[in-house]
Amino acid sequence: MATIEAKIGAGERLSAADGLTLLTTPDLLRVGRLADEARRRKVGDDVFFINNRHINHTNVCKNRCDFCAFSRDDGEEGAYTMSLEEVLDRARSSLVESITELHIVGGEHPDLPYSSIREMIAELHALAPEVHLTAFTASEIVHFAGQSGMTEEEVLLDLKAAGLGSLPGGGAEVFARRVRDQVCAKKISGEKWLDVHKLAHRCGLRTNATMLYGHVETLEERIDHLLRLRDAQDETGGFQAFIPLAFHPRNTKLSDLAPTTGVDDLRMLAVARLMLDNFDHIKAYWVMIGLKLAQISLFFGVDDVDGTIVEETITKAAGSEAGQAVSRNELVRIIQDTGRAAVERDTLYQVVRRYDS
Ligand code: V47
Repeated sequence: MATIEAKIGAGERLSAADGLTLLTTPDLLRVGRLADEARRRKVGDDVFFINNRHINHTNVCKNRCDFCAFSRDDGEEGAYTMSLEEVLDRARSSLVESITELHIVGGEHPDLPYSSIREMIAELHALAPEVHLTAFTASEIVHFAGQSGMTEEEVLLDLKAAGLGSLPGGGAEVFARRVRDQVCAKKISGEKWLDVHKLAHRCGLRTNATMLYGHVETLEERIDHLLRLRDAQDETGGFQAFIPLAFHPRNTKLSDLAPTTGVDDLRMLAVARLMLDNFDHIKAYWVMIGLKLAQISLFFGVDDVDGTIVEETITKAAGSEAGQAVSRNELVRIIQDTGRAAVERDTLYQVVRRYDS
């Protein structure tokens, strides 16, 4: 740890071995303090949140990943696909709350034509051009390319022309082939996920990155994931935020696994801040770790607590008890209680409103 502290002090990059030390040292608070300092140097004392809504337009998915409690086969009990009108109704009902972002991801429906996906984006954009549409994982983009006969670049540019603003960070899971073979064998490879994000960056779309941790991956594989993201960010600079996603085992094929602990969650956020020295934002997704732990994580390298959300079905299906919605006032209150400034941002981290305590 002393060597790592010296390296950080000298502005040197941390190695894979350093990452493993940070993930295993019993001194969690020391890791947290280093991450807190790194956060202050990188982004200052503002804590960001966004007023957003999630729409998961279909849960029908050809991949059926072992960690996912949300997906269904077409025709199976519980399977759903929203009509365009349903999606637009949900968007309309959230506009009265003056949201700035719609976050749209869904299953990879084998029979939903790409034209209906494009139409959904175009209609949402026509309905509320001021609302940023962050939509579709890299895996969905590859799926749309397969369905439409277009290249992934053509799909990205076509969706951008229809109103797509950015890509969220989902679908990354853990990049290592060993892990993917075990838990999401049908999903695109880690290399492909990275390629699609770098392509999106070159098409002028910013993106986020995630890692689903706390299932079958080793600590070495977590660090490998972070280093591959750091390399990709060196190449393009197009990632905005990294969001570690804590695995929720209930109702999944991995339901015999124990959920992550608070120590693991805080440590993962702090280590991400220290290893991903070229990412500005480390986000605690409160839906997965709970609002109270998300608040404490603000002392462990985090500068963003995501958003108001309202309805999120992926984590709910896997047994999350964190709740589905939080008001703007509640987010401001938990942030201000840490002594930091609460800043409502838009998707691209432009300030919407600054709340003085
Ligand atoms: O891609 C699936 C993960 C992701 C489970 O970019 C699970 O700002 C835990 O990507 N337990 C969707 N996680 C969520 C996501 C996201 C969330 C918030 C913000 C952003 C952003 C992205 O959730 C999926 C998958 O990796 N997931 N099942 C589960 N049982």
